[in-house]
Amino acid sequence: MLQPTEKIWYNGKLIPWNDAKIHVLSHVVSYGSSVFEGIRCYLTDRGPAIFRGIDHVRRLLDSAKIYRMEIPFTADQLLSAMVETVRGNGLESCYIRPIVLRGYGDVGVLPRNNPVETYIAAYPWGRYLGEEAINDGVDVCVSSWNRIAPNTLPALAKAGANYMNSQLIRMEAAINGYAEGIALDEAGYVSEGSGENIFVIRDGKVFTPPLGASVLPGITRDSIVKVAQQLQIPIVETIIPRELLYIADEVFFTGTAAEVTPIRSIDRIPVGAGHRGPITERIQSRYFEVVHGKTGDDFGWLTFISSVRDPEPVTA
Ligand code: PPE
Repeated sequence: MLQPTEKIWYNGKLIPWNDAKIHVLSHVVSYGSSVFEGIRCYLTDRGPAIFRGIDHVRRLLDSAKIYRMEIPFTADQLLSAMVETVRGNGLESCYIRPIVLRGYGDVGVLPRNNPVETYIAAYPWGRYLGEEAINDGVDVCVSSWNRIAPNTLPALAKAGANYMNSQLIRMEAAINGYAEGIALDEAGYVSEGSGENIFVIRDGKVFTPPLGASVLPGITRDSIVKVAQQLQIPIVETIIPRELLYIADEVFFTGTAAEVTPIRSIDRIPVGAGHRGPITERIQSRYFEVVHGKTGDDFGWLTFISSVRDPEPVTA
């Protein structure tokens, strides 16, 4: 269950959690017109730090641009707003959820007079696929639902509407006793999980589907590519046929929420030895070191809450 915190940032200032409400006839409710982000803030030796905040802000602005939504804040303002939200709630490690939506105004699909509203919430959020998932791995299926097809809903945008597809995948998996579903793209190649990117390992090489396979351009996906390169583990973006999943040595999911989650079986076929494999473990443990600031932030991915000053108060 969601753990409420005190304040939510709304269009430039912090408001009480319970006041962050919208009207049921807001455009977003009928038409799914929102773009959003999910970011983690981790506790490090130098206090809480937002992981890859500016990269998430950039993707938020990209998502909004695709949907012709004008966000009246700069990237720097949005990053400071995330810091303000974490600080204003006295949080250490937490999940940050910016949401930009089309609000109340016109009825009908064409959003002519619907304000674009920006919210940022922050709250504690534990392991996405269960406490044991990180070490033990999860049992997943290939979904009977495909991922959104090219030129239908844009997969590079992290838009609320895309998650209707994710819900179908995730609910079907849950009903059949799986932790998650892997969706194939329109052509039948491996795409991603309902809320995670996927990596497949065979013979010491790591593969992940390219952006053209209807995947979200995951920030964790990008982090893993860079971490693997640093560890000198060969990694390539390429289309992946479904059956490679069944004969892989190792498979894992990545995502802000899922972090690096090993997959131990797919459609009841054990992946490799049926538990987390050695390459996954190396990448995963380096990832956790990086997000917790144990590697000296050599990629410059951490925004330390304590090193950002509060914005100057706006005077009329
Ligand atoms: N694919 C999808 C469809 C997706 O939703 C996510 C994030 C990813 C890939 C990984 O992207 P990134 O977080 O930038 O590495 N899914 C979010 C959780 C969705 C949910 O609210 O549930 C997340 O991990 O924050």
